[in-house]
Amino acid sequence: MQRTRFIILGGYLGAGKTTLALALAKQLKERHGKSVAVITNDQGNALVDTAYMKDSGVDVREVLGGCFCSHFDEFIKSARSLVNMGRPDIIIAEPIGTSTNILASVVVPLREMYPEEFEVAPLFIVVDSSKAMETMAQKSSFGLGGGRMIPSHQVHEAEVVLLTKVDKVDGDILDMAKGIVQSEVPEATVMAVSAKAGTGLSEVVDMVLSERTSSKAALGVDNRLFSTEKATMGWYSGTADLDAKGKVDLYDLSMRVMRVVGDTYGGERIGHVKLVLESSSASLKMSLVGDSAQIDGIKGGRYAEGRCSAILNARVMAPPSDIRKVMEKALRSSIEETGATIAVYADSAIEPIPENPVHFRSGQ
Ligand SMILES: Nc1nc2c(ncn2[C@@H]2O[C@H](COP(=O)(O)OP(=O)(O)OP(=O)(O)O)[C@@H](O)[C@H]2O)c(=O)[nH]1
Ligand SMILES: [Mg+2]
Repeated sequence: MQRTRFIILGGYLGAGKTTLALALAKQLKERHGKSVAVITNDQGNALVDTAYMKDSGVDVREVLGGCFCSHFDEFIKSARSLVNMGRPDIIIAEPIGTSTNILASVVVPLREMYPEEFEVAPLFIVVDSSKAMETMAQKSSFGLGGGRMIPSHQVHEAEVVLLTKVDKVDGDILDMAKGIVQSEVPEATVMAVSAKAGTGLSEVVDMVLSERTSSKAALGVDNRLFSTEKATMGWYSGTADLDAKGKVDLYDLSMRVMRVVGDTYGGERIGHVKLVLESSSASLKMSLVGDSAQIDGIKGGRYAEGRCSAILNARVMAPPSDIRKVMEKALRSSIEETGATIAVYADSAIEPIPENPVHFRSGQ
């Protein structure tokens, strides 16, 4: 039986993993006739990324409640279920943006344990090219003030680094980003891409379709090093069913939500806040990464009528109880301001707990 090729697409919160996964899936299908399925991963129980993939017609499974590494069996089950249902040529798996030791606890076990079923491509790590300096700056996790070790650790695990969002930066910045990454991870292949503008996408597709497989030894960094940093990034997941009472402007509604969140926390504390609004005739997705809000997709126009649903996900540097209050208020008050009423509201906020990888290959 033909093995399914696995692409693991890691990278920090908001780096552009989901957007790139979707762009790759489209190009692989349209230009190469390849079918692609996706596995999403997060802590919460209602994922914007999953809704967005489904909306775009991609076959998707999700692993909830923690990283692929601590739910490894479920991760494999999801992959097998995709294979059984749709026989995709390629599965793209997107780990949580704060995942660490992806090589040690996902990629290497996958390539060692299931060689008959899965072919594992080199580990791809997505880096926002406008944030390369910040990503590679290795601050100590022991100091207070939110120093970050995780983004740089992720890049050190990479076999292929995808510097994305190149449409946002000029040539000098991109050259600098390439230089920093290449000097820190000399053995990695560094590629520049824009999922939005399509620049460099064909080269990434070629790499996806190549026969290159993952071969890098696990770094196996002690996960305790990252626990303080992980614990500072609270999680929120909320869903609301609303009745538009006439028409509701989805763009206006999402801007209101993001404005409240942005004004409350400021860009420094915001990892990624994302919102999907859907009705039978229209849908919209908006993202706030740091202080930059962007419409990621709009279908059927900006106005919705009748019943709508909202999914709000957030990773913010704040205690979960605080995040929950702010997010609920942001979503509820914004909905009410548009004249719509809320029929059902459910949410949860979680403080990340240390991961417990099922498999862990220590560095050699
Ligand atoms: N300009 C530009 N924006 C992009 C590009 N790729 C992604 N973005 C935007 O960056 C934001 C985050 O993108 P996502 O793809 O959701 O990022 P992610 O890495 O999946 O985020 P998490 O799953 O939360 O970790 C969205 O607003 C995207 O539209 C790109 O190539 N160019
Ligand atoms: Mg994503």
